[in-house]
Amino acid sequence: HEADAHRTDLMTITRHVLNEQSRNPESRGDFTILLSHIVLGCKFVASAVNKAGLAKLIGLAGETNGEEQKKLDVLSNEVFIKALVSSGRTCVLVSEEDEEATFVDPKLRGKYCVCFDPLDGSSNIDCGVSIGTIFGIYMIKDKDNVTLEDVLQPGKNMLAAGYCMYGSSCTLVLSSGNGVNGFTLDPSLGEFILTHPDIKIPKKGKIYSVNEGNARNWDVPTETFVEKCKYPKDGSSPKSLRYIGSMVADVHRTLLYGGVFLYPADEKNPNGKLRVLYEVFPMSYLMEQAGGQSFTGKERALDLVPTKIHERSPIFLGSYDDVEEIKALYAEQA
Ligand code: AHM
Ligand code: MG
Repeated sequence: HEADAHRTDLMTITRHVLNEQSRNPESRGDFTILLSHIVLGCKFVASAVNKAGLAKLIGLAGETNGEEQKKLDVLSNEVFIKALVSSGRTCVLVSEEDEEATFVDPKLRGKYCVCFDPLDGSSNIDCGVSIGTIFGIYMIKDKDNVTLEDVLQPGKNMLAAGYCMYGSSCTLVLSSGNGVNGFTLDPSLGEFILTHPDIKIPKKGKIYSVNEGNARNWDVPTETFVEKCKYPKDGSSPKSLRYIGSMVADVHRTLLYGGVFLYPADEKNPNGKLRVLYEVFPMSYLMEQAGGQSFTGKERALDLVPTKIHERSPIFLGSYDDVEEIKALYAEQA
């Protein structure tokens, strides 16, 4: 009977968000509309990514009168910007693809700010490895006086965050401050259906995920931690190493199976590689909402106050106990 109910009583992402926001009737409609525009962008990218390999091979979309085919990341960015602006619910947009923030025309302005990476891990497209979209949502302070300060806020002020992974299936993971839920795109319906309700990350994990090729430039705490993963001194088994090189996929696995994902500082890149507003913050928000932690090497990641929209930060996130260990190593060094 229960299985039957699942098949006929479809919990779509829209229905889920409407339910969740019912405690907050004032913004219920607006947030749902905003999200449905983000979802539209994700569906577009999912479809474009699925066709990408084939298009290259047989020149599917190449029928554009000699005009060179737009790169998938550029195309995805355009789709997201247009969808977000036309939602009528946004005022400032920050995209990894655009050097400057987009200020929405006052006539179309709404109260949300969205920071996003439309297609992260794009070096993985040509070999068919999972890639993703990452987004974080803030609320503006004063609709008549919109400034960059509205997005240069600590991550803990975010209202919602999520990512969509374009992999063997298309999965959207979302939190609006009340736990984390995962939805899978049913291509025959064109709808995201709740498949991973109330995701909690295991308290401790058996996997670490890092680009170990950078090891010779790491700081001491990072080096010590990774050494402990491989040669634990407390009699426990070594951790496994998994690294896809696509943040959404690496973080998704970390969220479901536990463990840590790290992109530390190194001698050449004192702030690491990943961007605060649309990589570090949304993923940190999801980790905390799922019971894990996120740390920059100095502080709780969500306490960081960015001063530039494309600022970078080192990041250590994942299972509570594993991040606790990393925090202890940094405290020892200080
Ligand atoms: P991108 O924005 O240029 O795609 O780079 C971001 C990606 C992340 O998805 C991933 O975690 C990281 O870069 C991998 O970097 P590296 O190849 O240095 O390990
Ligand atoms: Mg990126």
